[in-house]
Amino acid sequence: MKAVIAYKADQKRGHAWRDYFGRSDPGVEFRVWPEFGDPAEVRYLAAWDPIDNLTAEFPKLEVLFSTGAGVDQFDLSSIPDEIQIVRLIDPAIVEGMREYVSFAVLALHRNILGYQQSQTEGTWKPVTTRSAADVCVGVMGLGSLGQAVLDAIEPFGYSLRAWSRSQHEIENVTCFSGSDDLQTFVSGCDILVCLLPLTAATTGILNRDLFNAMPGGSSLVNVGRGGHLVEGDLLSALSSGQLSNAILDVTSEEPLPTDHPFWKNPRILVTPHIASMTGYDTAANALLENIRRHERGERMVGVVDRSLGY
Ligand code: NDP
Ligand code: OXD
Repeated sequence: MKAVIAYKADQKRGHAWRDYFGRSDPGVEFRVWPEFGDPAEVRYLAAWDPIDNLTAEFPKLEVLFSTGAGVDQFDLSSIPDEIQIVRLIDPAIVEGMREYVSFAVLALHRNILGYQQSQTEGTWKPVTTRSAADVCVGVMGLGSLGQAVLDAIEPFGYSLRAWSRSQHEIENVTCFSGSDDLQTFVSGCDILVCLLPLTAATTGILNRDLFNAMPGGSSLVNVGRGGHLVEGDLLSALSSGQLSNAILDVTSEEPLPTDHPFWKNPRILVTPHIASMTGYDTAANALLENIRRHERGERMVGVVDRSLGY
């Protein structure tokens, strides 16, 4: 049976991926929405947003690929078990995240948000810099992205911690796992980076209890999903001084509404979900390699465990 993949996400990227597939493997037919042809021929679907009536629309669907690293946009329980769900592990996403989190950690360590505020006031207010060795950066989530950002910031000499569901061992990183260890983990973090997937277990995890367990004056970087953060709790923690700053690439509502209090808060830097972006050839190649694996009867990279939600 021929391998037909339908694509429904960013059109420009779709056309580039179609060209890539055409050049690399004419045996796989890549169709870009709305020109899906006969939907009964479609065995693979790459999408960002959920698609209504998935199985009625594509009766022969075998694999649903997310065009991003996350799959929280899909209601996993509504997708029949026989359809595999696969997230995207793309070198461009990893690279972008390494850059963004390095920037965010350095900006927080070197008080850049404070200097930005001083600039708006026209005041010259140097603050003593702590040595990187005295600053502990903690990363929540030790997946393809969490591990890559730890690697990227290690050369600066920060003390490093990480927290995940299962226990990991990583050289030069103190690893914690499970909900019992969460408070102990955050109690040592001067800068906390959230790189978790959004699941039932992680929704609202960045909340008042967690902030209160962190050292006074510590900072937050959220590059996971807006649903990880209880926004009101962050605003309270910033106004009490329990947290000093936050860099947020994701918010509960995107685009962030123009009247949202985050925009005008000098202790917050908001970016519009750009920490990393799905690439062109790199991502198309990752997708094609997975289709080839599936065609050979091998396990694909990034298959989602529905019981865990990621
Ligand atoms: P992975 O699936 O590779 O890794 C997930 C990590 O989170 C694993 O280490 C896992 O633990 C840990 N984890 C999951 N659930 C829990 C839990 N309940 N308690 C503790 N740890 C948990 O994901 P990626 O690294 O590829 O991506 C992470 C997320 O980053 C994506 O889901 C997406 O939301 C976000 N993202 C944001 C982007 C942006 O531009 N802002 C771009 C790309 C991704 P274990 O190791 O034990 O399995
Ligand atoms: C992703 C994202 O999940 O862009 O890839 O957030």
